[in-house]
Amino acid sequence: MLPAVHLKNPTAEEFRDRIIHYLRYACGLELRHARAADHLAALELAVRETLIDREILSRRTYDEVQPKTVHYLSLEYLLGRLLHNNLISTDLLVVAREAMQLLGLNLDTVLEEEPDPGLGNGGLGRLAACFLDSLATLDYPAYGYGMRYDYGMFRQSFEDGWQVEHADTWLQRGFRWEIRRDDLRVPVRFGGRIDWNRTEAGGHRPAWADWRTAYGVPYDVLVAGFRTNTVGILRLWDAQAASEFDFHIFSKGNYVKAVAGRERVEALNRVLYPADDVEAGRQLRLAQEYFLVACAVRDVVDRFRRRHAEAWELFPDKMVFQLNDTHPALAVAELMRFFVDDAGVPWATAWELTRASCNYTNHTLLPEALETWPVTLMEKLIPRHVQIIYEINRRFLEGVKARGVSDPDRLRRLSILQEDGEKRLRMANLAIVGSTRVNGVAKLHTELLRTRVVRDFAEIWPERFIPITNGVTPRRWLRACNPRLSTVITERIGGGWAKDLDRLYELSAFADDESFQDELLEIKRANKSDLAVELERLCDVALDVDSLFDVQIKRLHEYKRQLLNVMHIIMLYQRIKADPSSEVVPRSFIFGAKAAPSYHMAKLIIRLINGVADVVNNDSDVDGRLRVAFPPDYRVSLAEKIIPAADLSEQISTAGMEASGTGNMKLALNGALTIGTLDGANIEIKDAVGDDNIFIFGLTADEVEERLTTGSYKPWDFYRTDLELAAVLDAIKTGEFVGRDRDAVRGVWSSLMEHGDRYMVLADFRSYVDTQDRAAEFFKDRRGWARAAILNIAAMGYFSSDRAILEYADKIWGLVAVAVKTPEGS
Ligand code: 26Q
Repeated sequence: MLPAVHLKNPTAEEFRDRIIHYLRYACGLELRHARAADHLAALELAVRETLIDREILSRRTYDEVQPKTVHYLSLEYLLGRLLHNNLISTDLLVVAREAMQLLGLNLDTVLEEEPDPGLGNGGLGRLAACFLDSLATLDYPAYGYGMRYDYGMFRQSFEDGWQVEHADTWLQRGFRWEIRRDDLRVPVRFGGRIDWNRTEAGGHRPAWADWRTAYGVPYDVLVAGFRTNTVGILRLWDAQAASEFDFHIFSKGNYVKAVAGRERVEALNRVLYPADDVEAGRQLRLAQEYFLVACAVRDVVDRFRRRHAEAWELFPDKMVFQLNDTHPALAVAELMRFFVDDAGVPWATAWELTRASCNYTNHTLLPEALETWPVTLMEKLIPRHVQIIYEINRRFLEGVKARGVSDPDRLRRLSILQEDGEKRLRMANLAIVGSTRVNGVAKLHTELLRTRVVRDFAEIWPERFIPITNGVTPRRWLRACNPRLSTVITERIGGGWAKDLDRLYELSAFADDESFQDELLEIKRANKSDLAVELERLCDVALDVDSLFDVQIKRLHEYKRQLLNVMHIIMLYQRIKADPSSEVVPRSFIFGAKAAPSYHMAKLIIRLINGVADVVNNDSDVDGRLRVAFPPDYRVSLAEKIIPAADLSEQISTAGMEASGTGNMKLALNGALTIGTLDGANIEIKDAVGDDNIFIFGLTADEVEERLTTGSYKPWDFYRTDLELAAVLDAIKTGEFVGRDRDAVRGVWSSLMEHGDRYMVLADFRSYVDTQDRAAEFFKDRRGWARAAILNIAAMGYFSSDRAILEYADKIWGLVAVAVKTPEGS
């Protein structure tokens, strides 16, 4: 008998009793002794019960239907807090609020207790989390595979304006959303050497010998779909040394050394690499990438075998992989190793099966950010895979030559093996060769991939490259984070939008409705007021809620040009200093950004922003008309507070460098207007909202490319012809804002004036500043601004991650939604 599954939600009283039950039997406490952390724990367990019931139904359905299933492979998942979203997905929000009230507790206070699991760096990791939400909501059978890092994204503080990193101990107070699955533990081989065995036919067959074993132990995080019984699984792997690990050392009596040896294996999932570029390409990172891939492939193959035995020809019809950038590209080699070495499938068939089941999403345009690994490093860790990749490459290049490509330069560029200097393997080339589809994350990005970054591949396989523009989940990024706006939207157009975001288009009918405009302005003001309270607490700045909230929240990277933003602030400051009585539209600049710990220039820019904040916020001539707030430790839970309060969204990357951006979508969805370049998804946002409802400035991607490749760009020309720009640059050079750190921060000036200004900050400065002036002027027309904001919200339907996932399912995965069956009589 299967256990009875209740799908009917409990009443507030029943739910209260569930909470009391968990307080008692999980925390060992009576209510009167419980503290905030215990309230959180008990509430989480009470919600988890509902998730588990639905998960069991989902697994039962899939065991019966045996549907095609997608496996999203990603080194990062930037989940953010889960309780609030799980309450919304399960429709338990109201019940939980009442139950907490019955206990004399406040739900919102408890929600703020939850730590924010940050197992990712930025956009790529957050995209993976949005995709899991959409997959479950749309009833697609899906698994996410990732790493259970002990330490996620570092916590950031500022000391004298400088970024300081601290360990993120997110697991310390326990993480109740995961379920450890010891029954699904898998072995992972690494190290050793290759033996050449004679075959009966007299040839040589390579065999991997003397490898050691580590184990992967999965922890499942349940991902509830919104208003559906489907629950997806995010399977995060933990590395465990084998109990017999280094047994020979044991047997020689060196117990301490043997135990110490275990640490090396178990360090595998110790920490998330905080770079969002590849510079930090270290041995441990390669081991992490391999470990994830080996665990995931084994898990999928085991499940396939349970359902379809050795019918490998069915594999691509049942199992499909999506590689989130090249980080899990070794999946191609690991699948080949499995088919050829373990399953005894001939190479050519194995290759067909592998390529038919793998697809790769590219997230970058910066050539220096493409991942490559030294062959010598790889040979030490996974000698057999290196050999397999060489063979994949040999056959690939043979095939290309057979198709008439003979230009040696072209062949060199196509090769997976980079041979000039130290031999390295190019993971993007491996991923492209081993995939059915390669997708870019916005239209422009895909076009630039085809014509610049991987042009040689697009010429031989044009059909392989397709665009799928990113999206964001409206459950977290509107319904959960902005309840006020959600409520008025639902009042006007009904609640269907949360599952069908195109419905927002119906709001366009209210763009000129003054009562709706006023409602929107009131909501924005209330959200700004909430944020002001929070920012006062976080960074001790008082913001004027009637000022324009100008927001740039994203990783600190030169190409994202936080520097351009701060130069605009300096210019406004200088205008006020030159004439304190001049009219300025009051503005509050809000930054959120972490710099990779080894990214020197990014850290200098953080120091500069903090310096400018210090001066501007404390100058009596400014008189509160300009304020700069840079709260430390930007993360998902802080984004959820900033985004609903934003008036202006800064999306100002150098054109051609931001693959897509997703913060741009979240901000517009919450009624912020965008000031941006024609880059990434900004272009598609402009097309959706119309030219009058967005502030576009700056060079196009083609103009940037032309100036950079011809060497015609001369930063000094701009210095000489623009007085306001020159004054800003002089102030940066002399260290006006950074006190005794002037010499250190001078590097920022040098990057612009002595090292060629690679990101064309000077070229876009005038156009940016003039566009900012226009935005400020427009902000004074409150109704006009509200109208534009409504039209932005109304046009964001396309940027739902549901639309993106439907496109992946249709154009790449060939996936069919499966309704989860409820037991009879429920
Ligand atoms: C690679 C090797 C070693 C160490 C770290 C890394 C690494 C880690 C993270 C490289 C890149 C990343 C993250 C990249 C990223 O977040 N890209 C962003 O992806 C978003 C989703 O598609 C886009 O919207 C952004 O434009 C893109 O910058």
